Amino acid sequence: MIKKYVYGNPIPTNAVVGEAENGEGAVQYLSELEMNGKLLFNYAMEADDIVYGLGEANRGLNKRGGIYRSFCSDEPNQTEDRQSLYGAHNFIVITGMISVGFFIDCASEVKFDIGYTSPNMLNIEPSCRDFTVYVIEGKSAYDIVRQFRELIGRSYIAPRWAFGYQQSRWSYMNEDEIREVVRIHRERGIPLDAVYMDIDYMDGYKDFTVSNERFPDFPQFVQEMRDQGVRLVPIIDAGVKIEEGYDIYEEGRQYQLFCKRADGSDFVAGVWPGRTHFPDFMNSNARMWFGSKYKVLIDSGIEGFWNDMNEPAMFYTEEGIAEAKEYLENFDFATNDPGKFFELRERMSGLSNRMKDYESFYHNMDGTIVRHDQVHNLYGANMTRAAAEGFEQFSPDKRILLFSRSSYIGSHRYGGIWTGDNQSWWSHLLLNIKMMPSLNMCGYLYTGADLGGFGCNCTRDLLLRWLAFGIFTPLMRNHAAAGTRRQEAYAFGDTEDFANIISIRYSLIPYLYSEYMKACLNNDMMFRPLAFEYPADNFARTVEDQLMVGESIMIAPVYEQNAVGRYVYLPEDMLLVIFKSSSVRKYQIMKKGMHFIPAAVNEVPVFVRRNKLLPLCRTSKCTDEMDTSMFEIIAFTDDNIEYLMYEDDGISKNYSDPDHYVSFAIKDVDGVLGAVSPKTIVKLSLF
Ligand code: MIG
Repeated sequence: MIKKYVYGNPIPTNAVVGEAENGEGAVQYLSELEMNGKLLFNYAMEADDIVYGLGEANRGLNKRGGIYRSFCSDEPNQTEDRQSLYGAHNFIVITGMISVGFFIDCASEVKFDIGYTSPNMLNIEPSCRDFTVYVIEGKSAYDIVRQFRELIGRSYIAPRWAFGYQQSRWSYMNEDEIREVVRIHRERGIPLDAVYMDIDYMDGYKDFTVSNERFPDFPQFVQEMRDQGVRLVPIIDAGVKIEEGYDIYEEGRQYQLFCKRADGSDFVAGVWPGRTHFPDFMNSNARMWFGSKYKVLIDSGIEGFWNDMNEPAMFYTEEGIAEAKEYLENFDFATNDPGKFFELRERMSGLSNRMKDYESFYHNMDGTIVRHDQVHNLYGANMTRAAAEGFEQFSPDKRILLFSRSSYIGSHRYGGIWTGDNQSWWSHLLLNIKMMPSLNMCGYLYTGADLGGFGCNCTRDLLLRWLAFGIFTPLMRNHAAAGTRRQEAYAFGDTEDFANIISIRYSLIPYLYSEYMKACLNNDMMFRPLAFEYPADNFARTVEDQLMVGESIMIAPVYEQNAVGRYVYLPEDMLLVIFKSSSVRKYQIMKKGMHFIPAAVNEVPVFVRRNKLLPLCRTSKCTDEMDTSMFEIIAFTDDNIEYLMYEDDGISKNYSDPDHYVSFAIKDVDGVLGAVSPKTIVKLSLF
């Protein structure tokens, strides 16, 4: 049951596509009060209520004890106290004696104080008075999430090749560097499906250009890579370089498609290309125009994109620099007050992403002029929408990979997201684990983090452990910042362990893709907290570092350096499968309860649930070479069971064809349990 309560005159966010009843009177469950001209909502939590949600946010799966600010931010320093990351996902579920969900659909900033100021008080503070509150009642947190997912509509569906292993770095500078990356992966038997092109592939950081010097015959090079089973995925930044004669700049200016200052001039922000204009993604013409530009790259053979810097991130504005200059000119360098020096430091480091700059430009929302800060959280989401609607025009039958850095709920229908600039820290591996279910709750299914960490120097063991988790995330991409230690799978000397771990992914793809597709098509979650599967188990409720992945397995990644394994809680008897590679495995039936599970740095433990089965195909070097005619089955059952695997060509869009379901079954044939399937079963490991 979903009710909606409309406050003021909300700016349309495009988040909700489903039906909700109009709520009468005061919003249910929340107490509303007015403070300093703002509306606040309070909810008194029971001591053991869990609060889930908020998608791409810091801290745990249970959000209690923290304060969060939904305000899309370019925040590469994701320490535990950071309140804002790149996305704004205002959905929470409180669950305990009762379960209730809230979605605060608001185009501007919203704060969630979840027991930070006062341990049992949840406080929601929208920054404006125009928003809609959706209240969702249900029998459990999981039920509420599914209702919410239905309300916000089906998630974006990625092509299957995007489930392959992908290698990225800021930046592979030219054709030869990319060739080298591909060559080494192939030589060392490390599977690979895509290489990313970061900003340096462009000509002067100009969107939709390719440097002729670095990529003299781009379409030919794209084909050369395709012939080796590798797709190239270029980045697109939000800012458009100001440069006479550059067609995108000229058109945007001529047709009034850029964000404007109060005086009507085009707003200017400094980003990678130097001075840029921001396309007005809040305007439908601008969206159509920008979206159509991706065609140039598609025509060169490109099949996927990542949209960056769309919070939008700003390094500086001329106004900011002028203020800083004035401040410096008036600064008393003879002062003996350390406070003044701290202020000086703040002023200089605060030139980027200034609130004041976000308050100084305007959008033309198809006739209505809106100041940016009022729709800040929708900007990146509408860049995703622009691209997706473009693809719909010129690639109506073929899926294009698309994911974005900034997002607002609603954009999950148009593309995936990656979680932005994390660091090569063990704590960020754990954050990645905890974030996955929260992202799924908010509709983001094609998602993942920079494996190995973006900033800082990665180590061999961190990358191995991170990959051992990353083999389960739909987006499995190793990415690192410029200036950091190399962290390709071959960068740490021996490559066998890396090749083995990545090869496990390739034998899991049919299962993972199937679970992903079913989650998309049924508004379900692929990554679930244990509590969603075992609601009556009070201990399972508290587990945050183990996840259910699809219907058949549970994972318990190791996320501590020098650990030789870890404690794992089994909410029921399970079959432990320790993968050393795609084909080398050890099996052990484990009883419900807590166990120490040894797992060396080159081993991946997977837990198969009772009366479930896991289909595995033979590993391959890329998805193009995946053979899904033959399967091995691991099953933990003494009874008849069935697994319905979703399988399609991975590229076309006729998702609802019933022929896409393949049944794997364990059946009693003349008193003996055996495997039955239209596929060839090469091996059955039955426990
Ligand atoms: O200011 O394009 O999050 O993945 O490598 C940094 C360079 C801009 C931020 C992205 C990151 C990308 C980087 N970009």
